[in-house]
Amino acid sequence: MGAFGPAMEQLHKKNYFDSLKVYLTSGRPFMGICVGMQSLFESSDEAPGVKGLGIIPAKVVKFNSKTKTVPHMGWNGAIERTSFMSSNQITNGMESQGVQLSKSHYLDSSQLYYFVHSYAVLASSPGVLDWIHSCTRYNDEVFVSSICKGNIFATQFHPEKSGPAGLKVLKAFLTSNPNTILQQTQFQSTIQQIEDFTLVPDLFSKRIVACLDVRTNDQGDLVVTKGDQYDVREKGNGHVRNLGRPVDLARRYFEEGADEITFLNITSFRELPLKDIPMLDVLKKASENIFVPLTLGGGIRDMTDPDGTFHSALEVVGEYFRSEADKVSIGSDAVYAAEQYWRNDGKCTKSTSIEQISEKYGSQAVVISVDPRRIYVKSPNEAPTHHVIKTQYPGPNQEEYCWYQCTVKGGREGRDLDVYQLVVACEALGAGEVLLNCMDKDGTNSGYDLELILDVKKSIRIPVIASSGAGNVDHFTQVFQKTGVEAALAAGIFHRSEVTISAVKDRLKQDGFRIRLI
Ligand code: 1PR
Repeated sequence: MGAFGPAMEQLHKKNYFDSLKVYLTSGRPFMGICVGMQSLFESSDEAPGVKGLGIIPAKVVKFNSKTKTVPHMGWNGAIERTSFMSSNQITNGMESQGVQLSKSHYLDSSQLYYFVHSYAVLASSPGVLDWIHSCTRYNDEVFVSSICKGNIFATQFHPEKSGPAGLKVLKAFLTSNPNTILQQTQFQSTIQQIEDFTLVPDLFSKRIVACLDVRTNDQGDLVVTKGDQYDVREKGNGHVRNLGRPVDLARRYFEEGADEITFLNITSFRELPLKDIPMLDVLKKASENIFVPLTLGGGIRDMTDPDGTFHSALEVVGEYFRSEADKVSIGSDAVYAAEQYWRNDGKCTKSTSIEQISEKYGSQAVVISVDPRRIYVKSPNEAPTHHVIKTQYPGPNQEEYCWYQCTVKGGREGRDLDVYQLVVACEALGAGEVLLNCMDKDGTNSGYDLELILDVKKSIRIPVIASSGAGNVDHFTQVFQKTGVEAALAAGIFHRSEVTISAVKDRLKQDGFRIRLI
């Protein structure tokens, strides 16, 4: 996990680079995942001038973000080479070589796997053809999603985060007989002229994300809670709502088919040193049994332990990544970073947590959590420095316009920054995804704020997760249809078992969306 440059740097620093090259050519089994696959190539556009292991004579390039959202983040197919050759070519190949054509036991073309990357090796790259094991289409581009030759197998996707289908890939590798792979490779190299990449279908799917707001309750237990409009205390007795234990609930959502799970730590744990923050334990325990991506938000910023030890935001996320978080989500600190960016005339300074984390771990690991609320105005002139939209849902005094104010500290403090300014700045600083909440809609079950979501979606190229307000299955169809977001998140309806994740997915499937079913 990580960006190409720092990954290669670590291999050199730890003296693995040369030993790894010797190992790779020794014939002993090797499996690489994500940047572990990319490092086998000569170089990557992600780190100009940095050399890869150079086992495969091809280059890793950036996806074309003019035609689609980048990073490529989510579930997609991995179509084995045998599936994108026309049948008479296959027959010819078989007849001329007398080789048994069989699908490998590694991948299953009917399953989807989890990808998260901005760089890839295009299937048409010279030099990679001999190595292609499977390809994946992302809109207009077909890239290599796994390679296999001799003792070497590697995937661009994350099998360890791809649910049961991914675990099968890992198991197949661990129990495989290297000779079987070799045979397949000999066959592959005899048919290298006949691939037709246009036959690779686009199976990129919409994601359903389950979100768990976690905090300590009045008894000091760590619980999943949920409020409306960010108030998590029960009316009347004022107790923090307790909807279950974080790891148990997350496990339930994994089993029900959630494509991703987000934990938002909404207690600051200011009195604890970094290493003792309970969310680290939650992540470690969750990842033992949950094999989809985990995002951790809340408290991603510079911090100081009670004994005065300072930790940069980069160190803080390092702890979370080592505890098995796949992405981190930044709320308040992203607002401050965006304010700094605009004060600096829209220039990057490399000083913000977003820049530092995305440089080290890759932008795909950095999510921005946005907590906006509507500010109604009678006309755009009332808010000349803000991005104002005309709304179909007028304000309390029949105002027909509004802008979305960014907040910090869990919605407790409003800032003079609008959501448009926030997301544009954060994308420029290197964020890889936006988790778009809406305080007015949170916990209301009245549907997503489609006006907000559409406006944000149009303003940036990185993926957007719609959040806040889901109340029934129709709301998911609506948000995907009307805004084109890549993912939709819900909390309350799942926690209260009002709607199941599989019901949402069945409905989306019926409505014609590509979706991962388990
Ligand atoms: O500022 O970087 O420490 O991050 C704090 C994080 O904690 C932010 O991501 C912020 O959204 C979150 N947060 C802080 N206070 C609350 C609160 O509720 N009092 N939760 C809070 C935000 C909103 C969503 C919710 C959706 C869907 N929760 O995550 O899950 O609105 O809800 P619904 O489907 O029930 O409508 P920092």
